[in-house]
Amino acid sequence: MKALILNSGLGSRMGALTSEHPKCMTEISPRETILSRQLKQIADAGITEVVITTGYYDGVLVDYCKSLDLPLNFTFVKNPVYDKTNYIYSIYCAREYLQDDIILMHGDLVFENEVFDKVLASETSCMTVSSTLPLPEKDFKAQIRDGKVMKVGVDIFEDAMEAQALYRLNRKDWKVWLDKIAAFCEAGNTKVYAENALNELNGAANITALDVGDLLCAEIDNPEDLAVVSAKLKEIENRTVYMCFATDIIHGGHIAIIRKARRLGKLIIGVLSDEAMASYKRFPLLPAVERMRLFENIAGVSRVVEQRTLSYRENLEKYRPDIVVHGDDWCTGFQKPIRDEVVSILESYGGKLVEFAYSRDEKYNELQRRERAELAMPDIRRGRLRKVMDAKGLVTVMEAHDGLTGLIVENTVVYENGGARQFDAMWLSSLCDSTAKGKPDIELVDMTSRFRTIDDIMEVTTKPIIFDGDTGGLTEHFVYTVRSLERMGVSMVIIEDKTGLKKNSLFGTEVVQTQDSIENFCEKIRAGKKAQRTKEFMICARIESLILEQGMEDALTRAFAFVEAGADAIMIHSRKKDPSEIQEFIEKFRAKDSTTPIVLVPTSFNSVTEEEWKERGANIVIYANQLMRAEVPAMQQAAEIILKNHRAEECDAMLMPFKDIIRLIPEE
Ligand code: SPV
Ligand code: MG
Repeated sequence: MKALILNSGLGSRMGALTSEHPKCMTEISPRETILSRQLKQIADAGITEVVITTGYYDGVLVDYCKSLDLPLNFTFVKNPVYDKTNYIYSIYCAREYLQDDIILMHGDLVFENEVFDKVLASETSCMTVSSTLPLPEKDFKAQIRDGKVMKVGVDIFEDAMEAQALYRLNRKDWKVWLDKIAAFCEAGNTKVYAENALNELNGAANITALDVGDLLCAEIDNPEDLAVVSAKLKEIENRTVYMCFATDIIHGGHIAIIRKARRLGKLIIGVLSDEAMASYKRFPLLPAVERMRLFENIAGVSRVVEQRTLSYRENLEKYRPDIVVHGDDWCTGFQKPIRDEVVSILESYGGKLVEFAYSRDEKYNELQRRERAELAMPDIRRGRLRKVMDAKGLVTVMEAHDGLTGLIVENTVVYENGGARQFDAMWLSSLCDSTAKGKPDIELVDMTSRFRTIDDIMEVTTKPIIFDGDTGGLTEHFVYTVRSLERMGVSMVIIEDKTGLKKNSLFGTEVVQTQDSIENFCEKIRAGKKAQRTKEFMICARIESLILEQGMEDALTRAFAFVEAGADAIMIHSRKKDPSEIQEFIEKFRAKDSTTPIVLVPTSFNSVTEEEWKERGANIVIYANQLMRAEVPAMQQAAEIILKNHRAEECDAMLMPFKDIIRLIPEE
């Protein structure tokens, strides 16, 4: 594609302003002329070939273009009779250089970047028109029928709109027009507009009307025009543009959209906070402060701010940007509510939404895949539980007992309020791991086998893992368990203060269970912490006092003692439906200890929402057995139906289609 700028004319209506140089060199701001602005816009669009027709003060013009030092190749074509002909003849003189797709503009035209973006993005040949500006008395108007430009001229009023000589001309359409221009000139018809030739084509040049409404696209004919355009440019320069990013890496696609956005005004970038990112997208590899720093160092970004929620409301109300920029991918799908809110906030104060076509490049998908693969590495996975807890305050954890349930925890997403909600981590329950193996939950499944389950899950997932370490076994054994778990990339082990033959807590006092002494258990915690090699691994002490009906005081005494011994977190358990004893514990514990994370397993006391637990001061909510409890009755039912019917047909209705199960696990 080439740009063609028509600069041969005398510009006589500019008076003294054009006494020493052509009109296009008139200053429109302290830093730019009409021409330098046009050329920068052309260069920014990635166009490198520029044909300029010259005449009046051609030497000055050529020197000036070269002095701008832009990445452009110029072809200057002088119209030798510029003072006796119109620009139709200048185009004719340059015709041999114009066998291409062309962006054609008059040399006295000033347009804002958004106009130029629209012209460049147009798939059809087009001319800029305005449906909102009044029809000018003397200047160009276009007659438009069915969206097509039929005629252009100063005397056209029927079906007309204000029009400016900024065209995108696809090679085929341009050839039709250029041939007609040649025919005009060869017939000596050189004192008319090039559009006179166009008008004889009856729409055969296929030029559509590109409506740019109130956006700046104006020619400068006289000092009054100059004053109006300069004022408008000043206003445009002071516009603010807002964009939000939720990414750890900045790639070429991001840079391209930033470059486009910053051409619309002063660019403010919002960086999604860690909490919002972890809650509604995926866990960030870099904390928000570092992600902000990345953007601060990109040329053309004037300010970087944190966006604390997926909703733009807070930042739009605070910064009141004139323009919000986003990819058009959010027009449909789960992000639509966010977009709708942005549109209504912008409407409330006269702001505008600009959406760029969204394109997903395969190489950036590959980057994302690699980023994901990183997350699965033990060192990164291990540290993520702490980070996500710091970012969100409360993390939600779902039980997984094999590769498949691991994948369900990893991939299950629900869309809500324009974002995606998912579990933050996985719980490797002793109950479910044992049950999956058809064994009771009494520490019968040995550590080697439990580690095998961890491995199966880790192989296909990336989320942090909390391991149910039962009693931790003998202290002498526990220290090895800690090191093995750390090495594998597990984030936390929870051990319960019981001793002897452990039974599942949900039996409560229906079975004989013995609570360990505070001294012994503290010793186990201390030994575990001493054995630990990495700083991120966590040992959580689980208190069984409420399960074993030893009272609140005992639970609290133990909690403080275990923290004192080095426990990184406290799990308080209850098998009551009523959440009040757990709530009381949290309140009393938090009165003295505001930082040690509190872990809950609300299997029985399941009526309280995560939001309320967070409000009360809990940090980890574990759904300890729901997937196992969902699969068992489904499997029993299927087995019964087949037995009753002596065949499988009746069972089909409750089953996942065969074609889906074979595709459930995608190949890497
Ligand atoms: C488990 O899931 O194995 C637990 C939690 O330890 S509970 O079953 O509630 O004891
Ligand atoms: Mg257990």
